[in-house]
Amino acid sequence: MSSNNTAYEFNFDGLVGPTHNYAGLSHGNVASTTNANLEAKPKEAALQGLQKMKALHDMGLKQGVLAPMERPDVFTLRKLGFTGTDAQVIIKAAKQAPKVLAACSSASSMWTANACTVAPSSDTADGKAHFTPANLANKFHRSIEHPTTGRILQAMFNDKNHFVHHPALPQGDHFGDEGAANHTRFVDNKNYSDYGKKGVHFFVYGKYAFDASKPEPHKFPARQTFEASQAVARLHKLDSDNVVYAQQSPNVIDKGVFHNDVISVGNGNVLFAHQKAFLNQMQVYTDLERAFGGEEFHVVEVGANDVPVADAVKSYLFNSQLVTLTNGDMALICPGECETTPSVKEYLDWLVEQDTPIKQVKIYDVKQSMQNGGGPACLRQRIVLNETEMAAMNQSVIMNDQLFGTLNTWVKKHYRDVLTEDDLADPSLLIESRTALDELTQILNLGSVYPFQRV
Ligand code: SUG
Repeated sequence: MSSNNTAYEFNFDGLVGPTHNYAGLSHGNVASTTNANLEAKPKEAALQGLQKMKALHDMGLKQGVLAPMERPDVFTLRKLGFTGTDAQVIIKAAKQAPKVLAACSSASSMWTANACTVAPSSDTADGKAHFTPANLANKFHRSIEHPTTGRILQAMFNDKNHFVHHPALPQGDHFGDEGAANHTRFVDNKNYSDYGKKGVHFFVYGKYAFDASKPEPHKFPARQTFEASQAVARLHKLDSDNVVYAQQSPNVIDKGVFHNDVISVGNGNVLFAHQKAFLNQMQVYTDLERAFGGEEFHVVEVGANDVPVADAVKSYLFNSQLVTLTNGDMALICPGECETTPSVKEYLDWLVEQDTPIKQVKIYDVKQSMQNGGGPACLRQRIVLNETEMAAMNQSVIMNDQLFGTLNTWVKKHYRDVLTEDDLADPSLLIESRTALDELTQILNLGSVYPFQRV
């Protein structure tokens, strides 16, 4: 039975792009720097991602797909002074600036938790769903994602009666915004179709941009600023009583927690967090409970004695997806590394025996993504939609058995088995990638979202 509050939380997973490789581009992301120059397996990576999407779809949850970027990005290389035909641009960049070519070739848009921040229509002053692509200002290879991300989101949610699309925040460190990786929406939900009440928006930032007296990390960058989080809350017309801000502990950023979703995850009325996640952690819990307004709110805190921060970073325990299943129980969708990290395995075995809302743990292999610092939760963007909005959106991006089959065939047809950083110098990779993406825009009914389709 539908009620006025019927709304579902979709997971829109990033389809891994054909240039997936390990280039060591993300200072502060331990896996990215450790695995630089590893041989990557683009086909396997994309198929692993599709398996996870299909598994959530098979659980009866709402699942969608977000298309990847056009890479290598010769348009950006041209802005950097490389000239000639597309092939010449790539060959010159490979010779003169191989790291710049690698940055312009990254498949990093697969981590769609960083694609944007979304506010559902139940929470906004104008009753529309709001989207702001993340500027990803802290990393050059990611800062070039937002224009295409914005076009893809508009092609998916293109009805102006329901959806509002903002441009990314201004570039530069002051308004560094990493999207939903640093944002969680809590809502008093009883089951998986009950996301439509007014929710609490939890924005986590790494530093203040306009106040140097405040604490910040020293070894690794804080990618998200308080001022960026505030700007997104303003743009989305959120009620300030329903917004909570918290600062990440600078110490954990310096241990490799480059996004909040590496140290905490929330869903419904549950926050699952490491004991060392936030500055003034007890105050954060109090603020969340207050904003939740007297409804039952659960904090499941993992102690540093049970799981040291280093093990949380290695296993990506908190980069699990916390989902409400069709029977109302919650499950953690964990990466395989949680099983092979002894402290985490022991903790999870213990957790499911306890009286908390988290009743199940399910393990998925997303190792190709994990080796670049992206777990199950990095690979998905959560978007809450009511039934009217579901009917108004682009239906071709919603996962079903047929789309799963089509995308598997598409990946197997177009993707390479292996890719190294040296292979990025091969201009035929651009042709392969564009051929694949041209077909994909037809499968997903996106229109001409890619720069090569718009010249
Ligand atoms: O931005 N890795 C990504 C991983 C993003 C993970 N997302 C979330 N935690 N939500 C990043 O650091 C590595 C690319 C390379 O080194 O080849 C990279 O971009």
